[in-house]
Amino acid sequence: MLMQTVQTTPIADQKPGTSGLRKKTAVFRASHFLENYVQSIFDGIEGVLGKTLVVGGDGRFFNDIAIQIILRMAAANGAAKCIVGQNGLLSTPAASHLVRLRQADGGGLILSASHNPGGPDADFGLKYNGPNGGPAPEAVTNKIYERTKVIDHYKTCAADDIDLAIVGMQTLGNMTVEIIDPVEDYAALMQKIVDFDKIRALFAGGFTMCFDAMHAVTGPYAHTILEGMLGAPKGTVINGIPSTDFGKGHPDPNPAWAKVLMNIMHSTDAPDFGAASDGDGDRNMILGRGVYVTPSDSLALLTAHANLAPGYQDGVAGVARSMPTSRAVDRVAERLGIGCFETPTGWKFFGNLLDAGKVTLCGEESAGTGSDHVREKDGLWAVLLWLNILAETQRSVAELMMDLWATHGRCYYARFDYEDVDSAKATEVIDGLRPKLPMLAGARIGGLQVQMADEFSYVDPVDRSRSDGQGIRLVFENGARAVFRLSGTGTQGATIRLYLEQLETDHSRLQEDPQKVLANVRDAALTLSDLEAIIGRTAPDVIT
Ligand code: VG1
Ligand code: CO
Repeated sequence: MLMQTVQTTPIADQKPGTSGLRKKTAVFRASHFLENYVQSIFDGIEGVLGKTLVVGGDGRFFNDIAIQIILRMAAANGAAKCIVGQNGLLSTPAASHLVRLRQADGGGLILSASHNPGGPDADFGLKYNGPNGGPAPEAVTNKIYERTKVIDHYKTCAADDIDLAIVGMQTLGNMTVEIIDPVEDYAALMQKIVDFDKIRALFAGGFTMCFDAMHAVTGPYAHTILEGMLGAPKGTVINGIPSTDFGKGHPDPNPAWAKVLMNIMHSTDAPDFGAASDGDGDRNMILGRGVYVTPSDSLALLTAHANLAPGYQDGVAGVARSMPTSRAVDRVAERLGIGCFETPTGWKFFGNLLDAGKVTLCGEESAGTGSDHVREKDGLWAVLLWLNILAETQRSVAELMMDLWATHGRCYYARFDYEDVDSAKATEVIDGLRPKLPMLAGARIGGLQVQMADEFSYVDPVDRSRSDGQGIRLVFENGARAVFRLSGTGTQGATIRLYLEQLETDHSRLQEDPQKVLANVRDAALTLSDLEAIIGRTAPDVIT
């Protein structure tokens, strides 16, 4: 095998965002871009000499070619072994599990831009996960980023492509490539956590479900687990064959992008339960017949009932949620007498809490829920835990939600996204809010009195690392809250996210229209920030 050292120069802006590096596909395909970034990852983790790596992706356009490039570079950099999902497929949670199961000391490379669309004119991405299976902490991503600024060569080799379709061992120079079934180990893990017998009995009793894999990576997982192992009828899984452009859709499981499933679940012959997952399988959307469950409420519900599943029968040690996620789970945690942590947006901030055993479950408002079984959010896991709870309680999704709200109050919730905003204007919105914050406590905006206003900073309770500038919080005295932050995953312009929340404890007001309930806090947030005037919009692009 012919080793090659290729001279290169730094390529502008290879700074990883909320979860890895995400760019237009054309950028990743441009000369040396992917190679530079991969070599910077290898350099940033002190090399891969003698190490084992896990490699796989969500099947989007360029997935297979990128994997061949990465394998050649891993071999040239002296890696001992790469474990790769068959046909290049691995969901993000399955990759996280494999890193842990196989003790892959080099960690994992996951090719995905998650819920962003795929294709030659759409998006591509690469995430690096460390040997604990979780997204690299900021200390590591900073090292990688610093390398991208000074890189002057990368190592690769001339070798034939690996056949990604054949399960088994192959060699690339001195490196072993092991192609594995992407579903098998993951399915075995799920079997240990949730009660498959109970769920099988539920389906056997006529319970109906629709799982929308959105033409993305969870298709094979859902087919095997739901229709195979759990005996759900054929056709339970829709859009179950991964395609390189996700059927030209956004594989984003929310009411806006998963319209097909929303319509099914709100039709007269809706099944009992509906769910969807995103491009790389780490997100989930949960629906009952005629009911949409917000991700924040789903985290609260799972926390309240986790002990019904074998994996959590001794209870939950603690929970964590990202800052913009509603405080519904805080109220459950308080009742259960367990710890509750508020972290910045992005799964990497849960890693230390999980590793230290301080939390068992965690989640984000953006449809991510997970537990200590892996170090990523896990879409199908959340669906299976819901099924376990539905089977044990024999209650409907609507009944479970009403019970949750009756006991803890309901946190009405919505997120407004203003997309593709001019970056300077987006910064102007945040910069304009910052100096107002110290004066706000006690002030009235519209009809609402501000209790607390700040910019969120986080000090990791485990390693004391500090993360500043994690979003602006306005907490009001009547149980309302508004949060502003800029997205770190977009590939075009800036995205401003405005998160709105309103607690309601009056039992006669638990089934109102969320947008009506949130109107006051929305008006207060928009008035204070002058957001829409500054960016020249009259409404958000997406409300979820
Ligand atoms: C978004 C979500 C965040 C999530 C991140 C990665 O980030 O808000 O909660 O962790 O995507 O999700 P941002 O910075 O655009 O708000 V995924 O499914 O890429 O792994
Ligand atoms: Co994702």
